[in-house]
Amino acid sequence: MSLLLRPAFASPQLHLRVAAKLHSARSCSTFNVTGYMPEAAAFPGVRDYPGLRDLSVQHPERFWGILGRERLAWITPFHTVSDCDLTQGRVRWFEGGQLNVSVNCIDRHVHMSPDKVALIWERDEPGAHVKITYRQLLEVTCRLANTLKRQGVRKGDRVVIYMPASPIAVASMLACARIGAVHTVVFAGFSAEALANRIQDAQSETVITTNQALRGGRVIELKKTVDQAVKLCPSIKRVLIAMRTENKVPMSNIDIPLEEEMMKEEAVCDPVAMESEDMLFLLYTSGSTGKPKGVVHTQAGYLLYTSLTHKYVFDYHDGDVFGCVADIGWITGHSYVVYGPLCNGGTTVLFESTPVYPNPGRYWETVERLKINHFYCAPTAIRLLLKYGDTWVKSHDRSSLKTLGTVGEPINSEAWNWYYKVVGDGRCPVLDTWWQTETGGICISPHPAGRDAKIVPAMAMRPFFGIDPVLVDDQGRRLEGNKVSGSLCIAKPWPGMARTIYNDHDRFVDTYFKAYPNHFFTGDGAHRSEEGYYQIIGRLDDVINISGHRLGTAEIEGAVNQHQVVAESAAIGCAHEVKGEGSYVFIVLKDGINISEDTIDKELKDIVSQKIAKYAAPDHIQIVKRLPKTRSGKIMRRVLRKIVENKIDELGDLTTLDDHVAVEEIVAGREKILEKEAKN
Ligand code: 7RM
Repeated sequence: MSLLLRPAFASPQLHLRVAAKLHSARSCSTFNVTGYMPEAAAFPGVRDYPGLRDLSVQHPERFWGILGRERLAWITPFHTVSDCDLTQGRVRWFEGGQLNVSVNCIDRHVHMSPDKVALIWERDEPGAHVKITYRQLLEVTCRLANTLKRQGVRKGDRVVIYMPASPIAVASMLACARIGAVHTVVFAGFSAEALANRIQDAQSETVITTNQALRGGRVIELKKTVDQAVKLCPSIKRVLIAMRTENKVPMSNIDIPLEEEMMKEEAVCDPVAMESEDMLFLLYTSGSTGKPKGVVHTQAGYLLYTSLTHKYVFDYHDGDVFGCVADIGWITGHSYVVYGPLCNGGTTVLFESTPVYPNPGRYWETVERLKINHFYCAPTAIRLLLKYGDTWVKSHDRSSLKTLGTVGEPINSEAWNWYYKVVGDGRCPVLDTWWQTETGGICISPHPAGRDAKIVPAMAMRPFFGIDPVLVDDQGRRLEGNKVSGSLCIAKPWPGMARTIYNDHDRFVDTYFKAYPNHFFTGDGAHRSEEGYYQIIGRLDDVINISGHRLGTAEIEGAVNQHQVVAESAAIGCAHEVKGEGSYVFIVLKDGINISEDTIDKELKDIVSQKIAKYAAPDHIQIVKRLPKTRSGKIMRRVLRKIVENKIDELGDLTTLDDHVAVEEIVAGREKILEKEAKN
């Protein structure tokens, strides 16, 4: 047990004292920092949130150095807190240090309280949850780690995990961390081709999946999708299959029954000592090109940042049940279902179902039955549920709830108010948290100032510790003062930020560090209010956000263009009442093609589902004769966007357009579609 250098947490007595102080605090300027953040005892003279925040930004080495030492269990202590040069996209934290993430997330809690519940698996079948203690999680993780090793998986190898939320999926992630393999979880809603692209980019030899999946009562043939993907991927040497249902599926010579193999292995597995900057995982996310990028996160900095944000944004206390309903295939699942809560020794919910199965009360019935204290979901789910009325909420006891959070997309005030008043009974703070796959954890959200700090509805508001947001204009000039809007950049590195794009560091530098030198460019626009609070406006690039999931319009176009009748296309984001955004695709047919609108509509939806995922299927398709282009041949997306929004009087400067007739035709076509929609 030499790895467990010391418990990373303050004593229970201190916790009680901290809680007492938090509840008696009146405003953000009166709480005692050392009570709020026990580690802050090491910062003499700092008295309140603004003081702590200033210190975190002005002396990041001191701030993160102390937190890194206090909150993580190290095998070898680090010698350098940070070594970063944003102009080169160079980000390195806690060098010299060695640790194992699975030890931080499991072993040290087994040491303190083995029978504490680590995971509550809220299965698709309503009412059938399963609890897994820290001791059990360690055993499953070790058996799985030993299985991976026996099958030939080595330190640094990439392992693709294609499975829905379940204890074995979490154990797969942690087993990779234990042996130093790099996991890349692919959302189980992605198609075979999308999965294959990710396997190829990651040059992975191993896939872990399940025989089938269950979602909203329906059976999904997950293994079949993996079989199709593997056919396109000669690099794959082994597919490990866990049994989610009783049904047998055809097995080939590279398929390995996971549970059977695990039973043959020992329930202990020595963790590998990892360098702070070794890769922990890759996660693919969409950008403005057709090719998703493998965002790389490393060990210590990521873990520290997720655990710190989990604790201070949600005010997580020991014993609380944390319910983040995101799928593990997204960054929110990585940071706030798995790594943040487990690093903090918390109890975390794995939600496998949907918000409307078996009825729209599912979330709140789950809150009641599991006594969830913190609930974290996407605004799209709230917009969907509020349409079904208050009864589905009010018929369940939600008195366990303490904080409510949202993430993934802007939240409108109607949804925010319903969440606050109906779900939270006006009792729980609602936290609009802004962050990205690339930021690793929450960067802007109301709470770091403590429980009693003011919250402005539907606003992310305050930067987290160490986050230094700046707004810049198109010329790259920093906007000073308040009541300004611009591109949101972050001026200083923080431990949770991405380190590179897998196999493409140049793209990393170009995408995030070129637009505004020496700053991390987020791709989002934001407004700084009169009071100095941040409000996120949304993407400034060609990325759309469908139900909180990022998708590049170029990816949609890439899929649509593969249809044999399509000559070219342009996909534009459009407002959608529930999904937040959907897509509107203009297509030009090849010469001489005659096809009905209904046929092409269905076939293009199918092709996008097949090439990417069902959620990516376009909402509207309009056939046009030509796309509006500049004389140099660039599609004028700005013009198409205005046409989609039906803001014809705002088409703006069309002098660079090569053909005016194109625009008039498209406008006429759009009007016809609007008329048709109004009738339906
Ligand atoms: C965590 C996550 C990131 C993009 C980001 C934004 C948008 C996320 C908010 C938000 C407004 C929010 N990672 N976004 N949170 N927009 N308010 N609170 O979603 O990589 O998948 O997406 O999502 O545009 O750039 S992500």
